[in-house]
Amino acid sequence: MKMTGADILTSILADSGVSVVSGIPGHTVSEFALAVGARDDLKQVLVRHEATALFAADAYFRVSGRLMAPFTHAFPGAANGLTAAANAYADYSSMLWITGNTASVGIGRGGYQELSRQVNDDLTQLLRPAVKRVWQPRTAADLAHNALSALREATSGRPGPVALNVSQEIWSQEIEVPGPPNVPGFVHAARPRPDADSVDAAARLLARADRPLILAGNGVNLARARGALRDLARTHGIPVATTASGKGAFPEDDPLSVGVAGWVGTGTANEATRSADVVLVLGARLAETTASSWVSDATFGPSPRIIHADIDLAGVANAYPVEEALIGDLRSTLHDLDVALRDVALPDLEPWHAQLEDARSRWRIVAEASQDLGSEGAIGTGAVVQALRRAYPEAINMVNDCGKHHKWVVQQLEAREGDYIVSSMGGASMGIGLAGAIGAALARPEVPTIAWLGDGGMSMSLAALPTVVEYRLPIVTVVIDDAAYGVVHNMQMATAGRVAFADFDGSGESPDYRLDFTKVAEGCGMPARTVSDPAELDAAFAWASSLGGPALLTVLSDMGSVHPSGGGELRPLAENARNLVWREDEVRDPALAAGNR
Ligand SMILES: Cc1ncc(C[n+]2csc(CCOP(=O)(O)OP(=O)(O)O)c2C)c(N)n1
Ligand SMILES: [Mg+2]
Repeated sequence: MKMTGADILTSILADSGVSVVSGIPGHTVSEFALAVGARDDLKQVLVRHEATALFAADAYFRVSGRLMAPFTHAFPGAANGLTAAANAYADYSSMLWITGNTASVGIGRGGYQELSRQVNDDLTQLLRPAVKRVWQPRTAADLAHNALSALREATSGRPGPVALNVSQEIWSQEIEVPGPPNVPGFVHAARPRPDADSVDAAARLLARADRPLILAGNGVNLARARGALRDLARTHGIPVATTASGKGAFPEDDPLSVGVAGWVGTGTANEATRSADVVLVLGARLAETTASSWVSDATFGPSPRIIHADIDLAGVANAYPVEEALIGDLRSTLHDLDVALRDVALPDLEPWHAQLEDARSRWRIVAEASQDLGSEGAIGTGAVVQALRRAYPEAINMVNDCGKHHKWVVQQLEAREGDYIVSSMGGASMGIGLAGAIGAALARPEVPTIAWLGDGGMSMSLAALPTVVEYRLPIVTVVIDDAAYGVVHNMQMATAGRVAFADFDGSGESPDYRLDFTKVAEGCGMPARTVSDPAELDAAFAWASSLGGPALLTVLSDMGSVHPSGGGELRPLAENARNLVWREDEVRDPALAAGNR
């Protein structure tokens, strides 16, 4: 049979289970777009800015574990997607990104829209640091081989976005082949088990701990290991904290949950991470935001004892020394640990549970005191978060943008079973909130999706609004509007006592300027309301959720609304991390050390 490059790639996409393709064509990728359009097993989502497609693909993967395929045209289109790709890479999310490239004959010769300034085909160079791997097929046959490799790479080990940079002529190049590409023969998912001796040693360490704690990162979500985590924690009574991006990996209404640890964490979780005598870290890097800039006695004590489980050794012992490393798929790791722990008797954890219950009651008072309704035109964000959960008590997808509005969700929204709460903490790029919600809604349309943004992030995302309406996605967008890059405003006031480039007031020339998101949304065909009276919050959410389809709420918000401290910190200039790589002369606890092999 004969197949063109475009047939080859679309056939591989469909056979590998990719079902959504989204992007913006130009001449370098138009034949691919037409081939997608000719199939009814690939859903087409036409966006109005490339970043929308790539942010959507990122969130799509996080909530479903499946790959979406965004595509872009030549370097102007690809460059529009770069931020979102790099952002996904920073958080170990994944996608199969297809970039159309100038035809090979034009590369280095001034082909239309080519980029060859430093070396021929700089587009490939441009993509490199934003993705796990980029391929440049030279022929249609190469395209088949490279696409199969790319699919393997995208989800193996620590996931990451992969790119196929395809020269225009390949789409129409026709080759004679015996049959369609052999996807099942070439695309395999590996679920390696951790070393059995390490599992036993980890179980012994846990069994000797009086205050064991699990710290679950987003790796638990990516490994689809939430069920295994619930089983392990509940069977052995081990309390669970999560990182900000791991929020939702363990239900926060479970008595064993202490909430999110770290910079924007809860008082309970930070007390738990500080006081634990062994922390089982699952799929988390212990990066700066989780570890409070590695400042001693904020999130972790001076020398935390860590069992670190990750799919990749590169994710382990980046910041803190580790007593036992469990390298393997987290689902298998949790299962093996569960079995190993059944053979060793855990000490009585009652005093530890009681200590955490006490911390929980203290934290509850702090959190509730921060949930003030605010006043007309200056609504408290903590109250909005509580109203949101009242309106959506059941499972939701939620995609957060970046700013102070987001921190309230991380700290105070109670994540429940079945929620997917997407927080980008590695790249923390603004622009993911609404575009990511599109991906989440495409991946899990059966539950409502909330897009949670500030007015700054919403301004960056306006191009995504019509797409939500066109594809009738069940997304309720909430804009926390303080007429400023609020987190910048507050930071500058705290450090310099004045602001610059923070308030939307025309640098003082338009003190009353306010972008009307309700009118913008209505112009896109989306029902929208502005909430200025805090007493109307519940009614506004009820109205939005009753629509079932797209809706937007703009909440006129209090600039001074800042989440309370749970003991976490972010001190970017701190030297702390450098102090962690030296050995301590004295063994801290010989009894525990003896248990470690
Ligand atoms: C693409 C991008 N540009 C800049 C930043 C730095 N930054 C982080 S939060 C923020 C302000 C966010 O403002 P807004 O969306 O209104 O949220 P608020 O803090 O007011 O709640 C900025 C500029 C970023 N994270 N991402
Ligand atoms: Mg703002």
